[in-house]
Amino acid sequence: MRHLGIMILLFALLAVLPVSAADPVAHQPPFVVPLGPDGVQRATITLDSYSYTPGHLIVEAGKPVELTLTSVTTIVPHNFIIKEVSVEHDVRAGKTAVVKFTPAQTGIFAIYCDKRLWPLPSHRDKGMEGKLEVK
Ligand SMILES: [Cu+2]
Repeated sequence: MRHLGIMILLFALLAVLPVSAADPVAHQPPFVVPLGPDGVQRATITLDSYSYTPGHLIVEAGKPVELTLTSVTTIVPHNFIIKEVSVEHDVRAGKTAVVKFTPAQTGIFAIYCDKRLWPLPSHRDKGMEGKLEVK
């Protein structure tokens, strides 16, 4: 009987742990953000629960980037954070926001949503993350 109790406890623990085994970003093809005739790199990103599409952006360093963030949710608010380029923007349900930045450094930086409904895992933990690749 003691073993049964431990088994139940283990299953309960597994059920509440955030699922981190699958990396949703790894399965997304990289998206090369097109450079406009005005020298601005523009793309539109769809925010849903819990994803960014496209989730892997490739941009050139030293040129301005303008991202239009479109939420397709009806209730859940999200945000869009890239710490390395000082971007942190809320996108309310069903709304659109525009973020602008010029990446100075090359590298691969995380894009994520840190919203959470306590005590649930954060949206990032639920897979709402992507990456910005600056070349
Ligand atoms: Cu979110």
